[in-house]
Amino acid sequence: MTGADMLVQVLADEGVDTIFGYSGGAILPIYDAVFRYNRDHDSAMPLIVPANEQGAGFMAAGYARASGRVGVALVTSGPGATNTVTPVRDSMADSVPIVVICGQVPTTAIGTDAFQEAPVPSIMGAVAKHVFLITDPAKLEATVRTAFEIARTGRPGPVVLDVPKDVQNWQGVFLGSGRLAVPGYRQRMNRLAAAKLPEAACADFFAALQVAERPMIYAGGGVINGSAAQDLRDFSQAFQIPVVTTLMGIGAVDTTHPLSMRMLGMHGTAFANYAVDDCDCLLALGARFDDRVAGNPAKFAGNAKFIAHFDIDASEIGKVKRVDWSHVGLLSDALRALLEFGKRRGFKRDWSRWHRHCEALRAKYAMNYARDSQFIQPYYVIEEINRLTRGEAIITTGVGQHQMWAAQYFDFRSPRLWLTSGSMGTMGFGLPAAVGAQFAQRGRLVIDIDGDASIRMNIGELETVTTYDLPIKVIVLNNCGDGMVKQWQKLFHKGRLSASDKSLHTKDFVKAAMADGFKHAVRLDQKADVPRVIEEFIRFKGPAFLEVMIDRDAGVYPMVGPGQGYSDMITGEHIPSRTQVEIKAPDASEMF
Ligand SMILES: Cc1ncc(C[n+]2csc(CCOP(=O)(O)OP(=O)(O)O)c2C)c(N)n1
Ligand SMILES: [Mg+2]
Repeated sequence: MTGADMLVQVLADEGVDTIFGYSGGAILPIYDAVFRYNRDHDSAMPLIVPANEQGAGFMAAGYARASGRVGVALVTSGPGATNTVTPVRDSMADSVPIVVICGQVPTTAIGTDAFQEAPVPSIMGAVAKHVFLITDPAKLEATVRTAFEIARTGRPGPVVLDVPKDVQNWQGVFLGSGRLAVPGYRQRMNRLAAAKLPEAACADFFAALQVAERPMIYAGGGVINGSAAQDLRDFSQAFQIPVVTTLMGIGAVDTTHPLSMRMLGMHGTAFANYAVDDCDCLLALGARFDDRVAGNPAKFAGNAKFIAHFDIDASEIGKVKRVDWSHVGLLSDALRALLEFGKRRGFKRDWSRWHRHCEALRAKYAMNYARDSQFIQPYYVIEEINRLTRGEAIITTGVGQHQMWAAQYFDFRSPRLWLTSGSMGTMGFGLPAAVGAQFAQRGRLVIDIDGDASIRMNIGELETVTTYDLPIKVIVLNNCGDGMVKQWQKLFHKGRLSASDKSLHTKDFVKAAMADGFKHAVRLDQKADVPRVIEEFIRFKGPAFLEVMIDRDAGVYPMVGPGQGYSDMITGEHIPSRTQVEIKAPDASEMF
């Protein structure tokens, strides 16, 4: 077999059922091998072509986020490869398993500034979980298998394969099995899989819980990535411990469940943030005290006398905040061990006072906005969509205010429905991620909640939606500019809207969608039409596009400014606040 055929056979053996990619000279042998594989295998591995390789990377990531399986992108050397740097870094930062396969110039040409050569190992080495430059064709097969293993095991992440063209054209014998040795990595993985929670650690954990009056679970993306959402639900319900989630942890628990206090952090709900301020025992699960949650680590959960931290990655323990108890291992094993221990010991604690407190916080500091405004408020639009989709749709987003409104106002009954660029905050994520998600979950309703600026970044992918006739619903909350940037400029730069206003731009999004083949492309600009237009949009059978002209001045509240504690949270005009807060410009050192 040729190297290219071997690579494609390993993809098939790994269960790959969709590839996202764009062709070019240095990847031609693999594209040809995919073509022949599909010709001979009933199109088992369709190749989905984006407008730009960044789109392919985010499609692979959207596929992975929606399914938990490894997403695959296949691109050419040089510009093809460098166009995927952003999704690779994005996937690293959010722990998403993808494999990006790049063509490379022939081994003899590497380092000569050959046509379409880029130093992929050094560029990607800085942003990926791992990079392989395959120079020995005899190791190609084992390397591809190992790439999948590294992407999906431990803390998941992106792995890049740089495959020179002569390695693709090489001929050899396909072995059908075998991986690279990677002894250090595999030892670590084996240790993680074997890491049982000792009885003594369980005893210490429950001793701390026993004396707690106000325990709170703080659940992050690791709960979802580690497929531990059900175990978290069982654990929280067995002991009746309320849960807040990070942006990445949304859906780990059913957001409509009485124990869910929804999202915490910079734009978390006021009731979540106050509850975290009030808790005396914090259980951090697959969360990493990121600056959007613990902007001021010393003040974060400042009343907690006991903090426990569970993570798959030992380097996260104590990185930001000192904790009293920690466990590095598989979260679902640990939660099941604790549940079993607690039940065996008959652990019972009456936290009804704390539950009533949380209930009262939820009622008093509920999300709210100017419901009687004459303008279309973005929150209203999301509430209306949510009424129809009931927490069952896959929601993808761009980055900005619309992303935070979606996080705050949508319900999510299950994990892997909320797909957003959390750590990197990459504008342009929403549309390609929706495409990838729709390929992973063919029967699900997929909605991209996008911003007028974010969607511009990968607007070429509108055409990809119609080319593959994906019934994706694309909605642009148009506030004529970079709303989130404006919000910070209003708060911290005396309202000087440097380069963030697009109200004089003449782009017609509806015409753009129509030009790309959308049969349903509508602009909504009258408040009275919101329920009807949204229902028509959501119920439309094929690809649908909706631009909503929202209140340009709508803000994201609550907001905890960078570097600040939750007691400094600004709640805006429509949510009460527990404290009189003065808006302070953060120090230059905190200004990000
Ligand atoms: C690729 C990229 N460039 C710049 C930014 C900085 N940024 C964050 S939000 C934002 C504005 C986003 O505007 P839009 O998509 O319209 O969303 P809105 O805040 O208006 O809802 C910008 C420029 C970013 N997050 N990503
Ligand atoms: Mg905008």
